[in-house]
Amino acid sequence: MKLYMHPVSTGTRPVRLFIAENNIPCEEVMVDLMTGAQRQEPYASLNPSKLVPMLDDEGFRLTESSAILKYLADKYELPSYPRDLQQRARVNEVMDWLNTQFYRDFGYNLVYPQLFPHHKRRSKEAHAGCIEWGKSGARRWLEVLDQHILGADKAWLCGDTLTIADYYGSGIVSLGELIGCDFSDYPNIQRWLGNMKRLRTWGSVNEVFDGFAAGNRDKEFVRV
Ligand SMILES: N[C@@H](CCC(=O)N[C@@H](CS)C(=O)NCC(=O)O)C(=O)O
Repeated sequence: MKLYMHPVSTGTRPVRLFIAENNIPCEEVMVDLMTGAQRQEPYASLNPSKLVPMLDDEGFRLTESSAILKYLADKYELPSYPRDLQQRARVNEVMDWLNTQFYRDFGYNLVYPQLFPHHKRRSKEAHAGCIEWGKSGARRWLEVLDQHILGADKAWLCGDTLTIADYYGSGIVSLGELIGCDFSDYPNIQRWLGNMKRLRTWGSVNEVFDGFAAGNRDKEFVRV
């Protein structure tokens, strides 16, 4: 099995963490997003979306980090993707919520436009408007995550056990660290992210990402 990946990518980090935590045998193939390798051969033909991550399990190619996590958890029969109908539905619900409501505003409207030239809007006014829109949307969803999905007692997003929703969500939420978000207004999110960061392999999996975040430390960003 091979994982085509980049260590800073938001979609890649949860998959790498899941593989590392569960000791899943998997070869990593680096697709260097910094040099545009995702748009060049041989990767471009393997994945027409030209994005990472992509899993290749003996010729079965699978994209979408959420789908990859579900596939791996099922393949290795791991409890982090429960078999119980309602527990599984809850995990799916939280993952879909993270991928649509939360990621759209937080990632695509707030964080990415401030970091990556190809996410910049065409005029100054449109760019500032996008970031303001992203900030207000992100604050709305962070409040839902903090107060309702997590609440005061929960260690994990779907209850008292770690699920693939936690892996998935931790990649998207920690993305805020690239623009200096510390989530101090959201104590339940801070507690949950702290639990994720105490996983055995978090530090090694996120080493390159942490270096990127440290390099941005003195820059000015609009934050939540
Ligand atoms: N929905 C996809 C998103 C994949 C994605 O956007 N990957 C980014 C890195 S996080 C990428 O490959 N970007 C390269 C590019 O935009 O050219 C997933 O969750 O796997």
